[in-house]
Amino acid sequence: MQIDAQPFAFDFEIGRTALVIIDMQRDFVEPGGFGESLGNDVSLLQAIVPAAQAVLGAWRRHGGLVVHTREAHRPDLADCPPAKRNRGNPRLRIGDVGPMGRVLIAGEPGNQIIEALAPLEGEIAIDKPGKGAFYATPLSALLQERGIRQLVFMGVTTEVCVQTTMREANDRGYDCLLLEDCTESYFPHFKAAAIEMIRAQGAIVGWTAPSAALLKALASD
Ligand code: C5J
Repeated sequence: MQIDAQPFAFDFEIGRTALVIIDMQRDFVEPGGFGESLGNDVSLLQAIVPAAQAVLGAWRRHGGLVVHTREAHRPDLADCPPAKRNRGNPRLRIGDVGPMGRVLIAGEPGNQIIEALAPLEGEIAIDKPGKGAFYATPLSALLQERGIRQLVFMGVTTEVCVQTTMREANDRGYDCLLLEDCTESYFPHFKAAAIEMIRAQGAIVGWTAPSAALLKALASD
C-alpha cells in the first residue's frame, strides 16, 4: 500500500507495519493529571481523539499490529531519576497522589490509556520510564519477533515522547510515518516545528501525512 505523505510517498505492507500509539493516557489528556499539573491546557490534546479512534478502528479491521505505550514508573520510583522527578517544578511531582491516583505510576487510574483508545486483548502495551519507547522496554524484541519493519505513529506529545520514539526507531532501522492530525502538543508551535524537523532533509527522521491519507490507502486495499 502507498500513502500520500511528505516529503514523498510512504510505501508499506500492513503485515510488516505496527501502529504505535504514544502515551494517550489520562495523566496527559484529562484534567487533574500530570499534564495539567505542569500548567498545560489538556483540551488541545483531547481534540485528536476522534481522528486517532478512526485510524485505530481501521487498522484493527485490517488486522494490523497495534502497540500502545504509557509513560509509567514503578511504585518505588526506582526507575525515575531525580533529574526527571524534580524537573519543571510541577504542582504534582511523579509519584505524588493526585485526583487520579499517584502521578505517572504504573497501574494507577491516571496512568490508564483513555477509554476511547484502550488496548484490546492481544495488543502490545508497553510501560516506559523514559520519553522514548525503546529505552528500558522490551519493544525492540517484540517488534523483531513479529517481523515489523515500519511504524505508523500517533499520540502525545509530538515534540517530546512521539519525536523521541521516532528518532530511536529511525536509529534502529524502522521507516516511520507520523499522522499529523493524530498527534498533539500543549504548544502548537512545537508540534508544527517537530513535524517540519521529522520530514526535513528527505525524511531525515520519517514521513508525515494526514490520517485521511492512511484511511484512503487502507480503503483501497
Ligand atoms: C511528556 C510525553 N510530555 N508523553 N511526555 O512529558 O510526551
